[in-house]
Amino acid sequence: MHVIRRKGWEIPESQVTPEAVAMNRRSLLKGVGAAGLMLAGGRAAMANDPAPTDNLHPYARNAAYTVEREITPEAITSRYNNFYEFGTSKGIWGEAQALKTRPWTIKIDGLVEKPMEIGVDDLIAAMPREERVYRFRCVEAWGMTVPWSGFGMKAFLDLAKPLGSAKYVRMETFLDPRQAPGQRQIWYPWPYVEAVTIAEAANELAFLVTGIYGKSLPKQYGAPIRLALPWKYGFKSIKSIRKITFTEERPKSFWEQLQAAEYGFWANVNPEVAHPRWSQATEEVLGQNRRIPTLLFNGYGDYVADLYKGLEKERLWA
Ligand SMILES: Nc1nc2c(c(=O)[nH]1)N[C@H]1C(S)=C(S)[C@@H](COP(=O)(O)O)O[C@H]1N2
Ligand SMILES: [Mo]
Repeated sequence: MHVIRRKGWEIPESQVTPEAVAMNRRSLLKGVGAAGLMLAGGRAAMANDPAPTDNLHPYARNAAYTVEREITPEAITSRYNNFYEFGTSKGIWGEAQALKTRPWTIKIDGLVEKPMEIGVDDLIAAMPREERVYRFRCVEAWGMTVPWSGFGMKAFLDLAKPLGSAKYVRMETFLDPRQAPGQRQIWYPWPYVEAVTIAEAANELAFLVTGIYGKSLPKQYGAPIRLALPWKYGFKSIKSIRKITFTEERPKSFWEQLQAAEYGFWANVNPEVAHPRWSQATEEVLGQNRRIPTLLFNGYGDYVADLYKGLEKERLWA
């Protein structure tokens, strides 16, 4: 009989249904060891679908965004992912290779001057590309530091041209249960949805990610394009974006639909506000087996604290 002992930071985002609990246990039992077998079983090794923008990498590093922390090695972050579309364990990198990332278009609609659909490579080619080293803090109390390649969401807004009436940016992940076995678990509200205010999207830190470690984004990180919001808990950083919609009303996110009491809209990192089921005071440094104190806004308060002036009555922290 296997006894799986989870570390504190391995508590899944949500165990809202008995099914979710059972599934999670099963995938943990399969565990990392099974990933190698799966490869032997014929699933393509970590090879991305070739893209015309692959050779634009590496993007030049923007020295304005560096951090005091050591970059987490690729060998660690590429084998420890959260991508519920492919299963609830952290070992889904093998399963995620089934995701077909080209051709890939992004639909831009809602309150914009002109709704459009754009090929991801056309978008990448048109944007001001750069690399940024960001901290990343998951709500499960682990953190990593990674060099993301991409472009500021502000540049994207300039292209999309939202109307003055738009207050929120709603982002949606692909929906294809044939590719993503997790999406056959009908008790989750697929597709994955996340949203930010226009002001948050326009903040210089909000970053659309198309690569990591100086190359195109491997599938398990949310290829071909995902978000990075380094001052918010990781679940806000939606992966594999297919649709971006500008709205007047605040959209409900995937996690908010599942468990609003635990995963709110704002989800800013705050060491002093505990998750209902665990403390947020410290975080596990991924791959280092040690904990460090968590920082307010994950250390990005100078950039973002002003966004929340006057919103003190809102539940800003979880
Ligand atoms: N579509 C989608 N996006 C997602 C998730 C997911 O399950 N599906 N998980 C979120 C969570 S909880 C985290 S911590 C990060 C993990 O990103 P990483 O695997 O690149 O570390 O992705 C976020 N974006
Ligand atoms: Mo997370």
